[in-house]
Amino acid sequence: MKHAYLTDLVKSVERRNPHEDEFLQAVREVMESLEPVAERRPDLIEAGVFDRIVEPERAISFRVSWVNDSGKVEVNRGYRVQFNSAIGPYKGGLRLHPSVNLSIIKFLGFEQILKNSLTTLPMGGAKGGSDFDPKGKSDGEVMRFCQSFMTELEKHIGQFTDVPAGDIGVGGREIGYMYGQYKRIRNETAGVLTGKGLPFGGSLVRTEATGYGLCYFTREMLASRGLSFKDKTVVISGSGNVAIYAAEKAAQLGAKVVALSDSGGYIHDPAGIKLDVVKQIKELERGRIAEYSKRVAGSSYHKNCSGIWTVKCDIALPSATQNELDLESAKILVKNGVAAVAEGANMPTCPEAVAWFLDHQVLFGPAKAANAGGVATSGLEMSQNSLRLSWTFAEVDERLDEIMTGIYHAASKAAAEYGKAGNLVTGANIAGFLKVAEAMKAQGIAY
Ligand code: NDP
Ligand code: 2IT
Repeated sequence: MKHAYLTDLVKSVERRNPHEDEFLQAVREVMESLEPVAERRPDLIEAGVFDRIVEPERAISFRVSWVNDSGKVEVNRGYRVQFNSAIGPYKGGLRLHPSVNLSIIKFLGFEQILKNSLTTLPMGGAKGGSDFDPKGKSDGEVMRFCQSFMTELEKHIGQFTDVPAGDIGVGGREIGYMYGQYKRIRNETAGVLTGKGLPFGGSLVRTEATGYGLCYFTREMLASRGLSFKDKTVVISGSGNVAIYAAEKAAQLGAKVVALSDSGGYIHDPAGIKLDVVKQIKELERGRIAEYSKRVAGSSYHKNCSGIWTVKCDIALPSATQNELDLESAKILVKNGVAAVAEGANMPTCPEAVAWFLDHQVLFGPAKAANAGGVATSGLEMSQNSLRLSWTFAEVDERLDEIMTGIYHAASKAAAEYGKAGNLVTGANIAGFLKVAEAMKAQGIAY
């Protein structure tokens, strides 16, 4: 970083948020990208926009106690970080994973501000979750946890205030239990969560949206070099919601997806992954991806999930979790001739690995832009709830495609305008930031 003001700002964020590694990583990346904006827009510095955007408007931490199947009381920690409401109600997912802490929720909430701005829909940025581990829990335990979690969260959210959704460990089942509890307490059927079931206000395509959107974005990125998914080999990490539907769309666009993973290891199927088998294992049985190799002849399972990046591919879509693709893996991918990398997960690529891809002319789609399809479709769910209408699958899918195509072009244009042509990391950060910054400036500061 060269810009003196932003350098000092990052130092101050480091001082004030010690031990928040993921949050600091996200802030450093964004502020580095915003250097050309800080140079051209002293008015935004004067309005304190850079200083204000790195501080959450509100961060809530709360106790979630519940009773397990053996009758024992369990205690988890819940969070909701309401980061920025300049352009709309707080919006962002809830993550249930034992690794969840304030740093992870703050990094996700901070990124969400710019991502949501890129969708062009009126949504502010937030994130929440808990260190509850859904793995190995019964349906009843998950339900009691979700009810207890919502008993506190309910006080802080609302359709015009804050609209949570899913993320790691939170899918249709969890949203259903949370929505039921919200409705019981508040006696209202507002569209206060997205990712709801189709019979009670959910939107078609929300389940598929992040993965499909990731492929629409990647399709545009590839087209900028005259390339496409057709006959390409694709590797996708993870085997959850994002990975499964990225695999489905990549195959529909003519590619062959040959590897998927979970935190235990990865599967390799040179003939192309059979998605019906994956869906059966992951969505219906809630099983492990290792099971695939037992059911599909010719496929293999390998322990160590980061080994997935040694599988030769043209397109890599990291879609599991943060910092899952390091420099060493980036070097292997480049050596194996990867043409494009796009992030389905949030911040899956370590900073040194991002730099390696950019330095080696690999097309690189950053998370804020590439995985915005999930929250964009959440925005469309909110619109449908307000209209008391539901759109068809084709209508929502078409809007999603338009939004993702628009995000690619907005990021690409901003990168060129600010002297970083082809750098979509910089372009996405600038394009997302400018709208929020104008809104923050226009709304003034409370003295
Ligand atoms: P799921 O819970 O459906 O799936 C998560 C997948 O990632 C699982 O295969 C899981 O494996 C794997 N995973 C989780 N933690 C780790 C880890 N520490 N190391 C290796 N693998 C891991 O979540 P989603 O698919 O919804 O989310 C995946 C990513 O996409 C996250 O980064 C999320 O923030 C991001 N995202 C999600 C959106 C959505 O709409 N759902 C929207 C935009 C981004 P295991 O079962 O072994 O834990
Ligand atoms: O990271 C993300 O964008 C999400 N988990 C989706 C958030 C949402 O509100 O749909």
